[in-house]
Amino acid sequence: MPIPDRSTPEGAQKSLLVGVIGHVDHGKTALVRALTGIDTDRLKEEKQRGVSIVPGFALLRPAGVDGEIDLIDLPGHERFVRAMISGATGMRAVLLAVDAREGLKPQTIEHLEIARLIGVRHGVVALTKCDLVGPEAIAARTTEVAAIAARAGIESPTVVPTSVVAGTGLSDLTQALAALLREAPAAQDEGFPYLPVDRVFARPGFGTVVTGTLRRGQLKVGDRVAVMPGGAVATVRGLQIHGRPVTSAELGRRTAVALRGVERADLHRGQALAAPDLLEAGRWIDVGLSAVAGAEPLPSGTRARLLYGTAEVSVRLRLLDRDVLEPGQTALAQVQAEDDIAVPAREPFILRSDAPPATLAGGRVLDPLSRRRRRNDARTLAELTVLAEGRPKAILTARLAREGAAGVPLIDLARLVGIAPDRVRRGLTEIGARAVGDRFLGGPAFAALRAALLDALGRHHRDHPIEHGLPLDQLARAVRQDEAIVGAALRDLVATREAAQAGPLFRRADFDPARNETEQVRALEAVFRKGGLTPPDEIEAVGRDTRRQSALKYLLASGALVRAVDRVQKRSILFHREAIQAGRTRLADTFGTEGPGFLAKEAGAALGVSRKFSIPLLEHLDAVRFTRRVGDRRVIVGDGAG
Ligand SMILES: Nc1nc2c(ncn2[C@@H]2O[C@H](COP(=O)(O)OP(=O)(O)OP(=O)(O)O)[C@@H](O)[C@H]2O)c(=O)[nH]1
Ligand SMILES: [Mg+2]
Repeated sequence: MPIPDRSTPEGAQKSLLVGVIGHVDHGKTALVRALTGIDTDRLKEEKQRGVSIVPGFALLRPAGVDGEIDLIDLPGHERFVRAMISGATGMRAVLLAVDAREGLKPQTIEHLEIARLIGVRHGVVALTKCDLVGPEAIAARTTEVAAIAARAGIESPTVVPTSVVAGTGLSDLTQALAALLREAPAAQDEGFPYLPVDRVFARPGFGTVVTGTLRRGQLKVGDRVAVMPGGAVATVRGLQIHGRPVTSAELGRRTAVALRGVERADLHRGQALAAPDLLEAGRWIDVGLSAVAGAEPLPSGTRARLLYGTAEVSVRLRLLDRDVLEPGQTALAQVQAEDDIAVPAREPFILRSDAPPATLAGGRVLDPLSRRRRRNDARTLAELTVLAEGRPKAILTARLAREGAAGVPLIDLARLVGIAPDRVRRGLTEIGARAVGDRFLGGPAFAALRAALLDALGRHHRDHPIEHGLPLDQLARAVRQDEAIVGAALRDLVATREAAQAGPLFRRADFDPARNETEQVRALEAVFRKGGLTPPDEIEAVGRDTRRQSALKYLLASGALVRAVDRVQKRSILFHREAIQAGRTRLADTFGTEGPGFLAKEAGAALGVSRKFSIPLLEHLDAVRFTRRVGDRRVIVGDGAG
């Protein structure tokens, strides 16, 4: 599916975000320090207790590779799994630390499981503290950890024995990480920035600064961004990557963003920066969900915490195709949030329970702006299956089919597939969707609407053979669609010469009203032609005779007769088109276009008719801009030939 472009732009460095995971005290922070020289335990409390509490960030530039690795040192203590997840949702590979003496422990398994649920497939394993064990233990642990990492979906994991005390294995580990960087597939760029905020602070001279991992797209100085949920709009005033000022930040980078136009108080951890309009807050999301292997069965209705980006919110799970999700299994589901969620499509998330604290499940967001759906409903499940397969064109086609002739606004389609609108527009053209204003209709829906309009016109022509067709509003009512969409379909029918338009009326191109002129029509027209500037009254000429009434309708629609109105007397006169033309010529000949103009009664005298006829005629001539009123006189401003 070619909608998203490759990420790494020409000249930009390759980068990879690697989460450093593993059980508490297994040496993650010591390893990051030995690899990069950076101490990621910066908090006083972390130093005092010797335990990492929040994610820490360090930059690794392996020699011989043109690129950089962002290491996220994650806390391993079971009390800080939530903090670990908030740092982990953006990682694309893992560095798993396992203490060579202790081997596999609960958070070794849980962290690997979280990585699996987030969709991480690449990683390396460091056996740590190898100075404290012998070679047999190292060999046994190596087999054990390679097997568990592979079972969690890490493709051919390299295991490197290390010791930061002895300084062994560190360059091998750097090389293994460099290989990950080299081989990492370029991440897909959806064309709009998305940065979950993990810290907010004020920096003198920079104003308000937020930090986070740029999870999608690109940010440039000067960009407008929305802060969601909340909706404040701000401008990017400056950017830094690991302390280096830059003019643009690429996907996957740890980024500090200085913002203008937003108050410190309006920003908090858990919000995200995104292109304006691309995120919308909602309460229902559709998800593809996998239960943690080895956890308890998960019943529909379970209350849990949803963790995505750097946010956390209370939700209720609604399984759509079963009542209970067994460990390790995958299902289509919804979560209903107690607070607003603003998350892009395909974003990974984790579900956790608070009591007892445990990771329950995780997966990907399908429709981020859904509504309550029916359970065990074949259509719903088919729709979500298409979303879960993740091919944008198939998703767009299915959603357009669901909405039929009502169409879908472009921005809603962009939100559904999580791709910027300009790219989605291209994809829509490729699948044959039709643009109608800001909406798109699926090709089949548009074709069906065209056919329905031709049908409606056909029926009308059959029942009213001497009428000239139907106006837009009546056609819209006939096919029960909004006028903007029907108007577009009608323009299309006119462009392809299947329909024709005369004034406000549309007809089928193969229908010629003139062919259906009846004796009745010709007789009535003759009466008015003969009547000239003093035609008979409508009542007298047409009366209640329905055949004559429809003949009159026809003559008015074709323009042969004109209804001229005397607004003061609230009376109208029907003139034949030729009589009006004769009147114009007479007035032009008598009064010319120069000079002071004429009074109504002078016009009446020139035309030889009474006020009953001259007033409505003059008002009609005003309306068609042949004459213009100047006080109680009129001047000729139009063309006598008109
Ligand atoms: N002997 C020896 N001790 C080590 C080695 N690496 C780490 N340690 C010790 O192990 C303890 C824990 O190390 P950390 O790096 O803080 O462990 P951690 O995995 O970051 O722990 P959390 O972040 O709290 O999960 C510290 O006392 C380190 O000095 C090593 O290679 N050899
Ligand atoms: Mg640590």
